[in-house]
Amino acid sequence: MASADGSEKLSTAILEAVDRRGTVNTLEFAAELGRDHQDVVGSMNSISAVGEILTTEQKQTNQWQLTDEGHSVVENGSHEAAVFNAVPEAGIAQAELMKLGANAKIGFSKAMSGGWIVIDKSDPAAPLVKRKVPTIVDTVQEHLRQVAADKASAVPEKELKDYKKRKLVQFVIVKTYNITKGPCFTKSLVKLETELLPEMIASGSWKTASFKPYNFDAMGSSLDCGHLHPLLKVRAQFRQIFLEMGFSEMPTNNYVESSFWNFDALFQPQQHPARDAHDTFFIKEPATCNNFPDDYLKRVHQVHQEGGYGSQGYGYQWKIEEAQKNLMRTHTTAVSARMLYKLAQQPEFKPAKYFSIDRVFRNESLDATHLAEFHQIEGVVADRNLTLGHLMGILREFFHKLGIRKLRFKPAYNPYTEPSLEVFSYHDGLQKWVEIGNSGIFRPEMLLPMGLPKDVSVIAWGLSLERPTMIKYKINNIRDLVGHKIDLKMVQQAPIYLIDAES
Ligand code: FB9
Repeated sequence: MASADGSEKLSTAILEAVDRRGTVNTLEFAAELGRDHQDVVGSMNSISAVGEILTTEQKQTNQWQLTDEGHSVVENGSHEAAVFNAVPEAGIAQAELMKLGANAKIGFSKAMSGGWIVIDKSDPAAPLVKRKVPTIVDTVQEHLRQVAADKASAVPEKELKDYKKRKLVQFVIVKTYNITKGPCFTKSLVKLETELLPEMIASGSWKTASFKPYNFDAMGSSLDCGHLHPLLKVRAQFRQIFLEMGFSEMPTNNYVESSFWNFDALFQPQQHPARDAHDTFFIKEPATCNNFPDDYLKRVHQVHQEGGYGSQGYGYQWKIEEAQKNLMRTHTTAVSARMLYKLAQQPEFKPAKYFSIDRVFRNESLDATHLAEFHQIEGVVADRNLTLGHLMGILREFFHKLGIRKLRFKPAYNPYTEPSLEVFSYHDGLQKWVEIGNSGIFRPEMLLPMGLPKDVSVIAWGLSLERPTMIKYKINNIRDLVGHKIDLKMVQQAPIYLIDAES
C-alpha cells in the first residue's frame, strides 16, 4: 500500500508505483492513497511537464460519488437515524419530530419502513411515535462511507439506486488516466525551477538547475476586473468608423434638453404629436428653460409662424412657453442643432463632420426590442451644395465599413429633413430586408434661421446602437441586453465582435 502526503511525495509515489506495477490507474491509486483524484492527476501532469517520463492514456470511468447531502450523512448519520435518536423513551408527537428540519419527513418514513419506530395509538387523542427496537445500525451511513472510499461496488445495487433517488449519491463520468513508463522514465525526479532568481545567478546554481519548460498553450490567468458591456464594445466600433471617416464627436452630456433645441430649432411644429406627453418625457423640475440666443429665438418664432427664407411656415401661433419646456431629449439631433447653430456663428463658414452616440428617451410602449430609451447613433455633414447623392454615397461608405454592402433607400418623412430616406439592408441571416436607419437633408427652415450661408446644406442620418448589438450578440430580448436582470456572465464573456467580420 503506497502512502504520500504533499505534492512532491505524491509524484514520487506515482513514479514508484509505475516502476513496480507497470500500469497505474489514477482513480484507483487515489483511492489507495486516500487522496483526491484531482491531486493525483495534477501530480501526473507536473511530472509530464518535465519531459516524456510518463505515458498517459485517458479513460472514461463511471463512478458513484457523494453529493453534498451524502457527505453530510457520512458526517452526521442518516436522516432516519436522526429521527430514531430524537424519539425519547416516553415517545413523542409526530409533529414534534417534524421540527427536526427539512429531512425529518424522509427520515420518519425510512425509520418507519425500517421497523425502527412505530406510532402508538393507545390514546387516540394523542398518538405517540415510539421506538420499536432498542438500538439501530445506520446502514445508510455505512454504505455512504464505502462510496466515499471508492468502494461503491460493496454496496448493493438496489440501495445505491435508492440513495441516488434520495440525492445522496450521483453516478458521474470521471476522466481517469492509465499511467505507464514513458521513453524517458526515471524515478529520480529533478526539481524543476519555475523562475530564475537573483540569488541563483549570484551563486551560479543556475548552471546546474533544471528549468520547467514554458507552456505557451497555458491560458492567461483570468483577470478579476471590470468588463465592457456589449453596447459599449459596439459603440467603440461605431466611434472608430466615424473617426476614420474624419468625423468629430459632439458633446452629448446633457440628457435634459429644452423643447426649443429638441423640436423648435428643427422646425418641428409645436402641435406635432411627437411633442405630446404620450411620446416625450417632460421634466417637472426644472420645468422650463429660458436661456436662448435672443435673435435666433426671434427667427425661429418667425419661421414657424409666418415662414420666410422662401417657406410659408406653419401659420400657427408659436408660443415661447412651449419652447421653454424641459424634456428628456428624444433624439441626439437636438445636439446636432446646437452644433450647427454654433458653426453658423463662426465668422467664416467651414465644412464640418460631426457624430454622436448617446442615450435618448421616448415615452413609447415597451416590447421585446424597445425600451423607453435607446442609444442613437447620428452622423452629420455640413458643406456647400451637398445633395441626396452625397447622402447616399456617405451612407454606402458608412455601412460598408460595417460589412453591409446591399443597401436600398426608401423615400420617407421627417419633420426636419426633406427629402428623407429610410435605409434598408438585406440581412442574409434573417433572409429579409431590414431597416437599418433613417436619413435626410435638413430643411432650410432649420438651417437658415441659424445663420448658415444659403448654399450650405447639411445631410444627416441616424440608427440605434441596440439593434446592431442585439443582432451581433444574438440577443432577442432587449431585457437580456440592458437592465437589472441581465446575466453579468454575458457581459464578462461577450467577445469583441468586429461587426464587418460577422455580417
Ligand atoms: O437602428 C436601426 N436598425 C438597425 C441598425 C443597424 C443594424 O445592424 C447593422 C449591422 C449593423 C440593424 C438594425 N433602426 C433605427 C431601424 C429600426 O430598428 C427601427 O425599428 C428602430 N429605430 C429607432 C427609433 O425607433 C423609435 C432605429 C432607431 C432610430 C431611428 C431613426 C433615427 C435614429 C435611430 C434617426 C435619424 C435621423 C434622421 C435624419 C437626420 C438625423 C437623424
